[in-house]
Amino acid sequence: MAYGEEMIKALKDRGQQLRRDCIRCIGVGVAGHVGGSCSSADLVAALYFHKMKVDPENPEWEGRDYFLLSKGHVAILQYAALAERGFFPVDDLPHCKDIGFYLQGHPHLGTPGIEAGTGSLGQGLSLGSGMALGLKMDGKPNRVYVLVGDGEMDEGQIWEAAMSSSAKKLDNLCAIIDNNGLQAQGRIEDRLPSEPIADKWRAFGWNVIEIDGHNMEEILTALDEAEGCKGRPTAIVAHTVKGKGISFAENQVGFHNRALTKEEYDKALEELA
Ligand SMILES: Cc1ncc(C[n+]2csc(CCOP(=O)(O)OP(=O)(O)O)c2C)c(N)n1
Repeated sequence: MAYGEEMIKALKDRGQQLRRDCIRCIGVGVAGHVGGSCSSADLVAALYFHKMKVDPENPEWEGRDYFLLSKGHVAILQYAALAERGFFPVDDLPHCKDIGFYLQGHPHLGTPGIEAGTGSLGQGLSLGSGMALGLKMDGKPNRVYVLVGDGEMDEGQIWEAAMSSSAKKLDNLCAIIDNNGLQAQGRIEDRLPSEPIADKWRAFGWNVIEIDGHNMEEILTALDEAEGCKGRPTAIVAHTVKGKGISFAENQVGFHNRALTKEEYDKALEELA
């Protein structure tokens, strides 16, 4: 399917807007997950502003699609998307992580639009798999999307969920793997090499699509293809850049969860404008 230029541009702009929101969310002098938020921003923009059926007025609407942030440490990105989509005020974002506030460092149930508590890496795909199975058993058409980190794939539970999801033929389940090549402490290749990622998911019985995770047309095409695939779940392996859009953070392990100085904060917002 071809997508209009205007639509592609609008969604790319959304991605940049989410990145700016993340920077505002983190602020100055407080640790925050800039790198993994920026690598996933275009994927999340495509889901929340194009692909997924959601109703901000009624977050628990029965007809909704489900999104699970298995790499829950980038909660600020999901909060940015939910706020921009109208689930809660954008002005609340900078209060993220205030003691007792409803936007905490990892997503938790009770925040509008959050389907599960995530952030203990490895669990989100199992949760999504169970939801997809339940929806199927009830004969419902809702879809489930799970964003998984490439470092997160070190967790054995990811592969248990991968195996059972294909055994159960969960074609309403789509895992999106943010393949930015870095985890918290270094390059995936140096810590625990995971390549060939696509072949591994294929071997577990999944339909696999590899894309440039910053190319909006490729993202939309992959999401449509995933929806059309019958009899097995789809894994979209999205090649991305950690810290995408911020020159001094791109591909820098240090920006996994580093606090920004005032100068860095200003420069990041300037570059993302
Ligand atoms: C079970 C568990 N172990 C360790 C952590 C700490 N931790 C948070 S983020 C992270 C690295 C994740 O890397 P990746 O999935 O590639 O995320 P990204 O680079 O996209 O931010 C780790 C080890 C955690 N949250 N949960």
